[in-house]
Amino acid sequence: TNYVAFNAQRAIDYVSTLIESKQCNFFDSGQTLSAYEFGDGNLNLVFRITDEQNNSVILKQALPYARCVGESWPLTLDRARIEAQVLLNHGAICPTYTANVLHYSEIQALTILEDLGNLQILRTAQNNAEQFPKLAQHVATYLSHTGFYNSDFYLTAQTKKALVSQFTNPELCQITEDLFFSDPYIEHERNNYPKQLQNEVDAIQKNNALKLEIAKLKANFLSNPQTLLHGDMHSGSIFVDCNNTKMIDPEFGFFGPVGFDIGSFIGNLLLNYCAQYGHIEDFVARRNYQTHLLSCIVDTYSLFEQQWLELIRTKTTDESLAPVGYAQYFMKNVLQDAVGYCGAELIRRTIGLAHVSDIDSISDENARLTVQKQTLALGEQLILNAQACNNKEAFFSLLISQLN
Ligand code: SR1
Ligand code: MG
Repeated sequence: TNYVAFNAQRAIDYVSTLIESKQCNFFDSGQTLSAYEFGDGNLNLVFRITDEQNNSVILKQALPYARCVGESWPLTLDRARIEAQVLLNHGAICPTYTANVLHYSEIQALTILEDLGNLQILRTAQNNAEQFPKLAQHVATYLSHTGFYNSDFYLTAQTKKALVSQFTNPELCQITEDLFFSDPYIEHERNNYPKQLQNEVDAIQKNNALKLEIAKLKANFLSNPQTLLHGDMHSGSIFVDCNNTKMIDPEFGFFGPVGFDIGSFIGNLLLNYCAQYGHIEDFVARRNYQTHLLSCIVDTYSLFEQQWLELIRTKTTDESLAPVGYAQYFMKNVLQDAVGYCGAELIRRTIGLAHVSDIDSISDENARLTVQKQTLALGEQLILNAQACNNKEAFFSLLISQLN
């Protein structure tokens, strides 16, 4: 059979066939299944399929175009393969924090995943000012371990190059190259911001020092295959509850700079930090939540760096990458990259095509504009000062000075 975009009935028929032919055993055979589509992301169809005992799985299918724009934006179905294979790679290294793949079909461009519906999407929870004390530890462990074990410190050069080729993801990378690094810094029809921000946007688009740093960040994104990234580490790609954290949606995965994922993640915490001005009216309550977010950023980066250094010290397989000082040199560059990517995430989520609900859900227009001006100013300062961050304390001081 050829690829066909599913509706709920086709999703049921597909899963029934897998079960009855014993290719999968996540449901007992002979069950009546039900399904509904609930995808609200930018790109794909997402179905929940449930049996008579209320066991459920998620079926995610790529469409041959970007769902948020429509058929006028064609998009490769190969992103379903990339997503399934990144989940399998990261799941083998870090099963606790990676969504479990139950089945993958190349022809139908679909993945069947464990249902994480008992958890919440981090962005939704943070928009309700919920706290997750283990989030920093979990994200740091996921990023440091998947990062290290896919890097030159650990893999042989031959294996690494084979993986770089397996995870070449040109169309999805192009989306990031355009939306993250290009559009916000030029006049472009995909940009999306209110006219009240025109002065700020003009200033960004005329700021050559800023555009120079963005050029360096983009060149590094294009040409520095350090590790297998998740590629889209925003707060909508993370399921959480008090004790659990699960990464989903790595369809933008490819071999890129280590600082990109951690910078994107911290950028999303900062977007939520700024957005709380429009959500929590009480000053003390707002400060409390923002202090929690800032601690989460400090803890995530500190643990991430500590774990990377420990992995390099104890598990590096290539002696020639082990001279005294190289690990520190490597991690300083990761930090500087991360600070820059973090700033770029703040800017592109404010004036580019793809926004965040943290900000867009602020009902008061003036409050929303205040937040948007803050995320732009913070993003600019992070990008401009990234190279001056010689250690993580300098990054944290920079953040504190900009957020007060
Ligand atoms: C057209 S895709 C827009 C954005 O959604 C994804 O989750 C990525 O962040 C991308 O930039
Ligand atoms: Mg996604």
